[in-house]
Order: sequence, then structure tokens, then C-alpha cells
Amino acid sequence: MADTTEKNTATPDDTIFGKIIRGEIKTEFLYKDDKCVAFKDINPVAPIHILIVPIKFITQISEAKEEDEKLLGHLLLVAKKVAEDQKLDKGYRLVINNGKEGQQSVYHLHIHLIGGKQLSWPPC
Ligand code: DGP
Repeated sequence: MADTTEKNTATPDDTIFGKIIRGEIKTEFLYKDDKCVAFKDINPVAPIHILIVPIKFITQISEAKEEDEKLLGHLLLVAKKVAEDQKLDKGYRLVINNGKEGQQSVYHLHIHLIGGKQLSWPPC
């Protein structure tokens, strides 16, 4: 039986997000520049759930390097801009899941932008 899990559809330096970034999987971008893209999460946990994904392949935040400092700052500013575009003026949450215990499922760094309703805390 065909296995369609992320593990088997991705090469070690690629994931489903690489395919989205390259346009191999048709996805509407809510934001795009030469460093990152933003698109809706396929499994939204709130009325607004958008992923901000760097074009550079970094597996996870714990693997980011000193040289990624500017890029990481850029991703946060893009997340802020997308939140403004979505009119999330009452608040929102930015989340980076990291590794197994962080419940990361796609190993291409991304920031979740979640909002559009009253969120609860703590998250676990
Ligand atoms: P994380 O668990 O932090 O690695 O989040 C990965 C998110 O990616 C998860 O919320 C679902 C989303 N996702 C997985 N595959 C696709 C896809 O093919 N398209 C879109 N738009 N989102 C996806």
C-alpha cells in the first residue's frame, strides 16, 4: 500500500513545504517575497491559521544558525504584517513547534499565525 506520510514523500533536504514553495503543489500565497511565503494551514485550529515559511531550507528552529539571524527577524515581521492584513487587531498567537516533543510534523521551519477567536492558555 502506498505510504503518503511526510517521511516518504520528502527527501532529506525537502518536505511538502518545499513542493509548495516551488509551485509543485498549487497553493495560494497570502504573502510572498524573496525570503519567505505565507499560506493557509491545511488543518486550521482557529478561524485564521496561516504558516509563514522561509524559502531557505532549515529543518527546525533548533537547527537555525547565527547566519539566519536576519531571516528569523524577517519571518517575525512578515508574520506581523500578515496578521495586520488579516485584521487581527484584537490579538493573535505565533507558534514554532520544534522536534518530536514540540509536536513538529513538517521538518521545514515555519511559524504558525493563529487567531480570529479568543485563544486559551496554557496550550498543553
Ligand atoms: P507542525 O506540526 O508545527 O510541523 O505544523 C505543520 C502544519 O503544516 C500542520 O498544522 C498542517 C500543515 N500542513 C501539512 N501539510 C500541508 C499541506 O500540504 N498544505 C498546507 N497548506 N498545510 C499543510
